Amino acid sequence: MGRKFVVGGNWKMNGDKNQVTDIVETLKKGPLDPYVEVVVGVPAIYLSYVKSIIPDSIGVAAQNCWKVPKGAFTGEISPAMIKDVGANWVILGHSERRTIFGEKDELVAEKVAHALEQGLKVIACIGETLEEREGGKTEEVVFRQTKALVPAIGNNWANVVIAYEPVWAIGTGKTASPQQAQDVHASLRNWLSTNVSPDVANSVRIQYGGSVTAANAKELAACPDIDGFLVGGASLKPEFVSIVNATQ
Ligand code: G2H
Repeated sequence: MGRKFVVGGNWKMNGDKNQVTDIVETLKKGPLDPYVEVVVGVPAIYLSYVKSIIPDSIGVAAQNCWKVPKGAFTGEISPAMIKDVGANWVILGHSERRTIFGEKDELVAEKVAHALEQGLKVIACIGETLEEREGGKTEEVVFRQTKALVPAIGNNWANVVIAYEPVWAIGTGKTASPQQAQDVHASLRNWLSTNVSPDVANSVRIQYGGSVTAANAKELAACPDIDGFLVGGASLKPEFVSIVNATQ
């Protein structure tokens, strides 16, 4: 069976109640390709509200969570809480979490393990910095980040989407070329085949993220190993609908 295209909108720390209402209205109007899975990554404070107004066909994700169910962790939210308000996904290991908030591979893996245990689906983000790319370390970095996730995921790969987001392409307007993105996705799938299993390598969906827009989505979507997008800035705009429909 082919991999179902999956497009995530990562709203990051943007929007207010009016704006998130408008975005949901735009998504309801669509029309969205029914063969594409759509997930929106919502600021924690609006999860409950968005869940109450969005159609069930669109997944709702938190953008982060902590690694235990509850306790004295001021400011954090748990997968149990995310589920309690009806959301079913969480984005983990985004490069902004890694670079701004100092999250290391090990912590990201612990969060992934706990989120999966609690029954959430996970978009797990990986990607190299500009310095790493220019130093010829792209594969080394994305393989290392993925390797840390393998024991955390165990046999739960069906509930995981990997988002490859080269850090140099995030919010910068510099998109990886379709060839650059395809090359990393293909070598990651090859690594998964050797280090996890050929089945997982064939079935896991790998999104591309980093300055995806309606203007570049079609060409990226045509690459055989690109199974969707994680979209930041453009997910706040009506063009997100065209990005969802990029395989049409
Ligand atoms: C990468 C992406 C969404 P943008 O962070 O995860 O953001 O599309 O704004 O580069």
